[in-house]
Amino acid sequence: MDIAALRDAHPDHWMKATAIRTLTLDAVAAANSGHSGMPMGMADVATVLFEKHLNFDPKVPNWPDRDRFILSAGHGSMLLYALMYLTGYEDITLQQIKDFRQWGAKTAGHPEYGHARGIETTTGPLGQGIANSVGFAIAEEIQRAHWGSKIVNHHTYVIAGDGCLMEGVSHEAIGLAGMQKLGHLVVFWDNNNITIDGTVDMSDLSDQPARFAAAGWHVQSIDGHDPKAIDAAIIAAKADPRPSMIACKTHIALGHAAQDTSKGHGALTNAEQLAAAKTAYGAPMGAFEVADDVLAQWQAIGARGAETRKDWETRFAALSAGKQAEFNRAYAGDAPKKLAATIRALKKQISESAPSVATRKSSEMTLEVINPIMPETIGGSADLTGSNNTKTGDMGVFHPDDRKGRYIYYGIREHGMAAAMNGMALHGGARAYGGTFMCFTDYARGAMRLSALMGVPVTYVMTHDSIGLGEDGPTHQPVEHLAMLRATPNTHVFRPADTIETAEAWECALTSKTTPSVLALSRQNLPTVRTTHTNKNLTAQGGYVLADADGKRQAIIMATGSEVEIALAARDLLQADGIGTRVVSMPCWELFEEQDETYRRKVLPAGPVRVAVEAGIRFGWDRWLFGERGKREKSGFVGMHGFGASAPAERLYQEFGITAAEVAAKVKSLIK
Ligand SMILES: Cc1ncc(C[n+]2csc(CCOP(=O)(O)OP(=O)(O)O)c2C)c(N)n1
Ligand SMILES: [Mg+2]
Repeated sequence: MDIAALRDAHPDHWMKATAIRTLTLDAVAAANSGHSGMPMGMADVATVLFEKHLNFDPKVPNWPDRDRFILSAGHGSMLLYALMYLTGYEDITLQQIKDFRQWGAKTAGHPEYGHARGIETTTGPLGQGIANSVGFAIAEEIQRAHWGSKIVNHHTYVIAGDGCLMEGVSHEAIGLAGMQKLGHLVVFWDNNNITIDGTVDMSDLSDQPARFAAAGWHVQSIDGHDPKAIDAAIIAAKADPRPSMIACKTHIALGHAAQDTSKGHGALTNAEQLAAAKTAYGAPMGAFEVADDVLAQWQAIGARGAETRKDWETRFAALSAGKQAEFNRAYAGDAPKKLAATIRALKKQISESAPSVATRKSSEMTLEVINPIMPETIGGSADLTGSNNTKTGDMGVFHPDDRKGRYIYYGIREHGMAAAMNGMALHGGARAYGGTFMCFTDYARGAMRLSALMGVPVTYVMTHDSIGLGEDGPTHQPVEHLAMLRATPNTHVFRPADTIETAEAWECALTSKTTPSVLALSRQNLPTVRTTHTNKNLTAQGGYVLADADGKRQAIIMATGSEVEIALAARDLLQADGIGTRVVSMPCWELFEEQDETYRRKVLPAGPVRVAVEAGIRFGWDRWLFGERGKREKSGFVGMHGFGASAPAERLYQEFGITAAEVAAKVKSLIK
């Protein structure tokens, strides 16, 4: 690579891009870890994007109509941090760059949402960013249709590497974006033919431009080090009504001894090679130094967007007070005031009519009253709409011909759906929920973990939540999934027993600001177990006494979801034999854990034997089978010990011994 020729062809541009490269080299060298090559390869693309196209204002990083910049190739985090420092984001100071990857720094190894204002999403697990971006772009389309283009009109720009495009989730994202004609989405592919193990062709021969084109994208291929070509490609991308992919031919670790090799992917810390690269760039300065005139040019780029942002604020101020309040409410993630009364009214009606319905149907009944009062909801399903009961009458279907539609047919793309929902939530102004079968949380898991890590309150509507789904058999019957989800930090796992608890769980989910929710819902009908109306949301306490012991309390049966009915029947059997039995419904362990110990002890007092019943594996239940502070209570578990089987649900419950008689027998054996 003739670095001198590149430098001489566009000297101003070159020095700006060089600042990204040298800061990257210095920060990685200081940390003695990190990824130098990607920021060095993509510095030219990023410079042109930020200089000429990106609408952003570092002084107001969360301005709602800003363009979004998503670094899908999150290992190249120094690219983002360098850009943020150079353009003047207050959270990313030079000290932060010096503290790259250190304890307490905002400049973590990979970009972490919430660490610094201006980091739009957490990336690092390859493919997530490009899949998030589809959600960002969908949210923008819906809001543009709803609010008009004077209020919402921005682009989502993504940098994705070879790794992002090899990950399966990219296929889901590309297919969905192409079909939906997300014209405000622009993806730059860092086409450097290098990954960690070597060249890309050791593991992949995909014709990426053809792949994107086949999915309905506008595709261009350019020299990723030519600022004129980059600029022209972005202009063309913005003009095209389709989502755009710009294949940028680049050299990883440009100008360094490790250029074009997989060694260039990682931490380039050799001091002599580092100095040689700086000399080749024409910037032989000390560590973390950027020439004053170059810094000034970058700061001018950072200042460029203030005017645009102020113009937007003027347009926003022209909206009626009511509209402004509504916009701000949705962006703040606040539920409307009406929500509580709406849920209460539904609960009252249900406790009186006491229907026997599947909780997936209960969820639909709840959504029917929620969606009309929460225009920010965006629902959907991964091709199981009729089974997940996720679509309500008023929503309309999001489509290139109907941008106001709020229901998404995600297709058979669980992972892509979950990642897109993260993007919608991160975009702001949207509350996303989406459904699939509970068993396929496995497929969505990569993005579900990031919902939890980022603290974005998306709602996963996971129906067919146990062997209770019956004939579809063990491939479709989750047994370990509740345990896996409960093991995930910052995730509320709700397994409601009836329509009342389902409505309460939805209220919890829709008022959550920093925690995603999973609703584990039954396929099979369940009786209403809460027939006495309470205004109070009992599910919000996580666990509560559903039926207390008659006489001396000798046993406590804990249950969730479809097994609460079994617990109540077991209680009847035990009470008939004079054994005082309390039933505790535990729809959300995490919320129960959040209650104070006094409340937990009131619900689960020491002394009586404890039996838990759940049509899943035992893993995790010991937390509740043991007393507070780990004191062992006499206890037992009735549930699954392996995979399920294909048969009608009732037969399965019999065969696997998840019955009232088994629970009662277990209690009796413990009392003896
Ligand atoms: C899901 C996932 N798998 C593996 C990794 C580890 N990893 C980080 S970067 C990388 C190579 C990516 O290659 P590419 O996207 O081409 O990046 P480049 O080497 O060009 O910077 C791998 C395997 C990861 N971050 N995420
Ligand atoms: Mg690569």
